[in-house]
Amino acid sequence: MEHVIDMNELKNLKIELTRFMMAYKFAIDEMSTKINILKDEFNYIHEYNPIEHVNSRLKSPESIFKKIYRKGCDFSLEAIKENVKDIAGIRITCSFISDIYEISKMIASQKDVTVVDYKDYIKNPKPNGYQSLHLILQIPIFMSDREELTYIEVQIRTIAMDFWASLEHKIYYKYNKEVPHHMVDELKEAAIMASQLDKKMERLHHEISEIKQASQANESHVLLKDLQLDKLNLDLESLSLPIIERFLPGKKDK
Ligand code: 0O2
Repeated sequence: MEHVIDMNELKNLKIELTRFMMAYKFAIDEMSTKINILKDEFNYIHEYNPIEHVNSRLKSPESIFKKIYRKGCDFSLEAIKENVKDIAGIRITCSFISDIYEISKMIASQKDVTVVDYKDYIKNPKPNGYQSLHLILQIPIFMSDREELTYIEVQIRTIAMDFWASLEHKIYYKYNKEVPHHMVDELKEAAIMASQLDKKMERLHHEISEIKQASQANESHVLLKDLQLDKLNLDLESLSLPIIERFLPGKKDK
């Protein structure tokens, strides 16, 4: 029997699919705003920029269907939603490993964010050497007639991890997933080197921060010394300046 396409049914399906994908686009917009706010605030507090760049992508329908097929799920929108939690994806590239955990904590502690899954491929790299921190989050998206709890995957990694993953991805697809043995070994070696580089950069970063803090403390000490408050023989009790009490603890009692 010839299958007749009901144009109304087709139109409704198109609307439903568009709205389904729109929720993921809005999830990316919402998450990008959250990340930008954290980036600016972090920059203000720590006086450096922890986020090198942020990329986002919506998974292609082809890639969604491949995953559904691989997982053996049915093709309903509900099944897609529950089984493909990375339709919306954001990748944050950081300067240092400690920034990755700090940013992930800041994201996870937000009231409207639920962490559904947390995969730490930094502490436990994949056998091929892949490293990254993956968070599957659920965030509310407010549509005109409903609130849609939407999944979004956030991958957080360093520049070195990102460099490695981009090249590995290219090689993987170039060889159609049949990567020659020597390349697999070299990639593993490169992943170890990338991890060593990250650790060395982190140590240097700490050292520089400590030097900076020490010189700032020294500067304020010099400033106080220059004031020579002792020699001025001031009556600190009557002045009762809280700022002096803070800098000369115990002075008030003598
Ligand atoms: P794309 O192009 O990013 O969409 P699950 O989602 O839990 O059912 P999955 O997909 O194995 O299972 O989850 P996992 O391990 O958290 O990986 C998800 C994503 O991480 C991948 O998405 C890649 O982006 C990235 N990734 C994971 N392993 C590797 C790896 O070995 N090399 C590289 N370069 N990237 C990796 P997609 O859907 O595969 O691709």
